[in-house]
Amino acid sequence: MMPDEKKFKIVVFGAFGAGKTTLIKTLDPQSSHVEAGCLGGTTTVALDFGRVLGEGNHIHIFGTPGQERFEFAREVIGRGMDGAILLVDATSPVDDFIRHLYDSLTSAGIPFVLFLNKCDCIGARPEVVKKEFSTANITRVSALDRKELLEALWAFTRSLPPHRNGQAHQ
Ligand SMILES: Nc1nc2c(ncn2[C@@H]2O[C@H](COP(=O)(O)OP(=O)(O)O)[C@@H](O)[C@H]2O)c(=O)[nH]1
Ligand SMILES: [Mg+2]
Repeated sequence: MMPDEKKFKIVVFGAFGAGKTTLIKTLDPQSSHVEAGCLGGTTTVALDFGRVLGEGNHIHIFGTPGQERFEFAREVIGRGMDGAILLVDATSPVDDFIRHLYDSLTSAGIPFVLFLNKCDCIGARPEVVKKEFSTANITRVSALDRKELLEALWAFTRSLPPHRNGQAHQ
């Protein structure tokens, strides 16, 4: 890492199927995707980690599990984050879980951007989601479109104070 490079920890939140793994894979084709099976159950908890370099920034990007009951895992992964991406599938209606994630980030004072995903899909209704979160910083994306994602990511990180070891949000 170059001495004048800025470092950021960014965590992606969103429901199961919103496109978190796809987004991290598109941003970093070498990203890691780990799935852990739950004892005695059929569910898997997925974790993603990738790195993105550019514009003098060094971004560490983490995905969180999208199932409601993994609140604790989200809390642990989110520790020390500089900013967050709330990824919302624009082809599905907004539900209570998405509202919960939105409210949690807002009340914790975490700077975040709402990415409206799957805008390349027929049936995407970004304007409907936008109405629900009229106060948020919102960008339309497709997790399959690297150029679009990078532009949105740089725009967001430009608005963030850089990460300082040991002094980030807890
Ligand atoms: N067309 C389209 N499909 C997407 C997009 N983002 C994710 N998907 C698809 O949606 C499904 C769920 O995505 P995934 O990344 O696994 O969601 P996660 O559960 O949030 O990690 C996969 O089949 C992806 O290929 C997108 O922007 N456009
Ligand atoms: Mg996933």
